[in-house]
Amino acid sequence: MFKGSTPKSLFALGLTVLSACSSVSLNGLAPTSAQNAATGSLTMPLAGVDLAHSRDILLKLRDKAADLNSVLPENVKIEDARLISKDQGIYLLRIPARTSLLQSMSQLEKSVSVAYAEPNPSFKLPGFQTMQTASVVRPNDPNYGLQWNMKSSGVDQAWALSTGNKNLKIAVIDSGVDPNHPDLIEHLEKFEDVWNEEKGPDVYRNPLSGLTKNYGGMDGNGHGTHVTGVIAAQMNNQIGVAGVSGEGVRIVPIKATDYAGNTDAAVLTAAFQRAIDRNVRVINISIGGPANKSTQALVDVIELALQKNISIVSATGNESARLVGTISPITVPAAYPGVIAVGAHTQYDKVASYSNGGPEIDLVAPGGGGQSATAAEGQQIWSTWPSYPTYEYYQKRVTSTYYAATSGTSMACPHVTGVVALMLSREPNLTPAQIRSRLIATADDMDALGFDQASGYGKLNALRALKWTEHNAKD
Ligand SMILES: [Ca+2]
Ligand SMILES: [Ca+2]
Repeated sequence: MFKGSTPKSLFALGLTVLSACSSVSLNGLAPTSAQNAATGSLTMPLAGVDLAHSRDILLKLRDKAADLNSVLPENVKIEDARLISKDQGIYLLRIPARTSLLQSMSQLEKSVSVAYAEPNPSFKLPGFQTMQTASVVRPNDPNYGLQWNMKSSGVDQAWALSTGNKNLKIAVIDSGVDPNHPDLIEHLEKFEDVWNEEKGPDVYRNPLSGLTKNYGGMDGNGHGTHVTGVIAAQMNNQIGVAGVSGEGVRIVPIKATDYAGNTDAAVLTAAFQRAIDRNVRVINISIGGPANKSTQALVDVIELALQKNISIVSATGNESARLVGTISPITVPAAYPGVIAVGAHTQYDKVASYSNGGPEIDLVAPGGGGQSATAAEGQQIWSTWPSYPTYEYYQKRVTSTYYAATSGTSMACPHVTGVVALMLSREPNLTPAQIRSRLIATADDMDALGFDQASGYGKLNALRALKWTEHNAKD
């Protein structure tokens, strides 16, 4: 099952870079000022929305209990309506083909029953860099020796205080998870395939071979399995790697992208609602849309989660190239208020070259090196990978199974999520605001003195975050 290999050879293998596919953008389709004027209160940019083809409208009713059909204006044609957040009264409406999206939204917003009507922009898993094959079987998490990240963030010391709580539930909103992975299976709750519910089957079709592969109820990408392993790979089971809260935590996998990592605001809104319904205490979302995608539906459902005492941890994105001075803004939802925004640092305690920054960043955690020729950024992050071939195998013959190393803010984010789980294991009454305050107050300063827009308040220090129980500073 596990192919033998040695750590020394792992890094000699060729590195396959998963291209950082840019999300759908509005190049050449930016709304004109006349269009903006026509949409009244709709002043948000429409990045990520294909105006010519999109038929999706996110609509919130002022009275969430109202009957949708009886309150919609008669002059707006609606082909389909789905309730995606019952707690917030948010619907995904589909208008007929060849109907103006902007005009429909404008008419909906004129109704006194409608709080807002907005488009449904696309989101994507941050592009990330894979990946070397690892598959070493030795007793007691044999690949633990490769996990520099656990030492760098003080997690190995924090384990003296807690290795988790078996009743604590964490939602991972991502590309799904390998439901049968031997290093994860003990920690997995019922799989939520929100992608399938909202979009239909996640079927990969290889254009050359004609092969089709249905990734329903599993992870067709690998990203979600990797992220989940950083949090919850089983410790001390004599296989693979160890997760940050790897002895006691329950993961609710919420599949919210297709195999290629694509999704949109409606699916993510439904995913957050599902996490709320499943009574999780923490949500990990290593998914981003550009900073200007201020989708109110997503803001609303995130606010609701925070009100329900659920901490939200999100990645800042990987679009920067700091070596050439390019720093991209923090993606959504990491940039939203109350969300813990996590950037990436390297093995050498530097902000990773790809890590996005800005005023909303809270802290950095191990994300691994960018592995570019000019950046001596050190090793990547080892974690779990699907035991079966992902779509990349069929596209590019990337052959990793069971374990892989990769880098990104997506990998940094679940380190913080795992530490939040350890904090809640010891102090179950902590609120999201207290947790965020504690994390930033106990981080180790790096980069420029004090808060800076590259590393936030500094580097995750898991031991201090767990120990400093007397600290209850406000934001
Ligand atoms: Ca293990
Ligand atoms: Ca600093």
